Amino acid sequence: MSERRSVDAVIVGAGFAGLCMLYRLRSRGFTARVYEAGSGVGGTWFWNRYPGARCDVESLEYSYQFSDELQQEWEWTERYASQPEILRYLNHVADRFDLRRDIVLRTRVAAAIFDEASDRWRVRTDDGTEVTARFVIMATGCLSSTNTPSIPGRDSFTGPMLHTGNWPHEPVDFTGKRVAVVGTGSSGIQAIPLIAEQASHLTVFQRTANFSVPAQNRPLDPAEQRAVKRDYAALRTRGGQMPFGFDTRSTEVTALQVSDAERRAEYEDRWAQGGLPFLGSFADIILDAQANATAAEFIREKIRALVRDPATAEVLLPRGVVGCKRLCSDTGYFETFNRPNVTLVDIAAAPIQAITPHGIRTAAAEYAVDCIVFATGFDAMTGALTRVDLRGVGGRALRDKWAEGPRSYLGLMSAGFPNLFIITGPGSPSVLSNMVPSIEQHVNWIAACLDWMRARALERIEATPDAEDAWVAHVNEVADATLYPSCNSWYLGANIPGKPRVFMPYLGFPAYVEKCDEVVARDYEGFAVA
Ligand code: NA7
Repeated sequence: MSERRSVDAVIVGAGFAGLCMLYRLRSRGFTARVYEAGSGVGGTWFWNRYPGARCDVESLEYSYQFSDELQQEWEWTERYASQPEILRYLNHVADRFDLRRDIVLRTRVAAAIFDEASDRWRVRTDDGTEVTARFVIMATGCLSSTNTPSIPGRDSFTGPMLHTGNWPHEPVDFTGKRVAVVGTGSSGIQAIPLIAEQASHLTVFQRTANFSVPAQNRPLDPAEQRAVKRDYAALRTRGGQMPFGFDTRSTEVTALQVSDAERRAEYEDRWAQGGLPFLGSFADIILDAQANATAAEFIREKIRALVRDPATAEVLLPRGVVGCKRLCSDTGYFETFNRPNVTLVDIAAAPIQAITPHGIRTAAAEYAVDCIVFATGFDAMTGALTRVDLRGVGGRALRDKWAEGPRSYLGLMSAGFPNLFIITGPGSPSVLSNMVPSIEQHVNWIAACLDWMRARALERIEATPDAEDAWVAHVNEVADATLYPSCNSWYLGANIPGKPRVFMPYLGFPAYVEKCDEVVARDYEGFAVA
């Protein structure tokens, strides 16, 4: 690790985005340093170590494509990779491409201040180190700032309190313990079946019942993997043409144009195949309330069939729009409520009032537990950006600029913050897409931009306020034509009390990529350079 006090780029975060960005910049002859708060690389996959943590996009697609050797060499063992396997993969990438020498672990970037006289960023870490950089690239991830609800009495609890998004590194043994899980989003739904197998008793506190489809995870057949590898580009291209950037087998057929029997057959087929491609069943599922209701009712029927106790099934039935909150993909989630050692508590009906020294008290009862697991999600998309003191032109803080909601051009830059790039920032497909290809698309775009600037001896690039305003309006317009704004999802910031309600991701990976390419073809239209 060089002690250089000045680099071309500081990259914040060593997850999928930071590792790939470092590789790209280095291969183009830029100097870069990565700061990573964790004690290892991996980002999301470093922190989310809870039992059952697994990706909901298939391994063969949730992986890098920047190196054909890498994608040929690496053997995935399951259809959906588990957290330990993805973390092994990312560690392998760090070693294979000799990335570690430019990564500083256990170091959080506290602040980055843009110096207008020199067009350089002054970056300060939490250990007081200062480094200057021409560019700062935020590779901080969309789901990295955890949300633990501030329930009265929380600090009085005498047992361990864990968060799925910041799980201990030592194995956690729930054997013989009475465990509470608060939250039934993707993380809770993955963890609950495994915790139930260990705990003496598991009490699940559910505020909103969620839609979930079976993952139908299985070991990957080596022949299937070989077939993909023979023509990997075909799979990547197919994924890139789909709305979410992975192969959801999306069709042009709409749900209401087919007969009831045909529709049902399609849902049955997707259910049997498993996973998020359920949403690809029909073109209008997330656009038309009536179409969506057919999918919602299908899932409710399945839940009624899976859960033996009708009263419990009733509480587990999700209302509202399928896919509006991220669809979950599970392994034995609903069946877990058939176990004698699992209790479901409906905290929509009787809210949690307090955490007591020995349990959780709702408006209806008190539940004695030894351990509380919060599966309560993240301050998504903006939390990891606004917790760094980022100050652009005129000393303006990003967190002040974004007080009413994030504003960016293409999700890549925010006006008034020259030379500051965000990988998969709000306003880009990010969490509404397969993250890894979205990350690589941003990494490639940023690296090409830096090259372009170098070739023209340009020092500074920033989004123009007009381009930003137009983009923010467009992101909203696209979202408003869908059912996404109709529920209280983290896509809208609605899971964080007080967070402004703004739809953050951009829907439509192919259209987005086309727009980014067009901007470049028009000499970085919408950006001002100097
Ligand atoms: P999510 O999807 O945000 O789920 C959080 C869950 O926690 C959800 O059921 C929430 O209920 C619940 N929650 C949040 N705050 C509270 C409070 N104060 N009281 C009770 N329950 C609460 O986070 P995940 O970690 O599961 O998943 C995040 C993403 O990671 C996921 O979509 C994948 O992309 C990977 P609510 O629905 O808000 O009523």
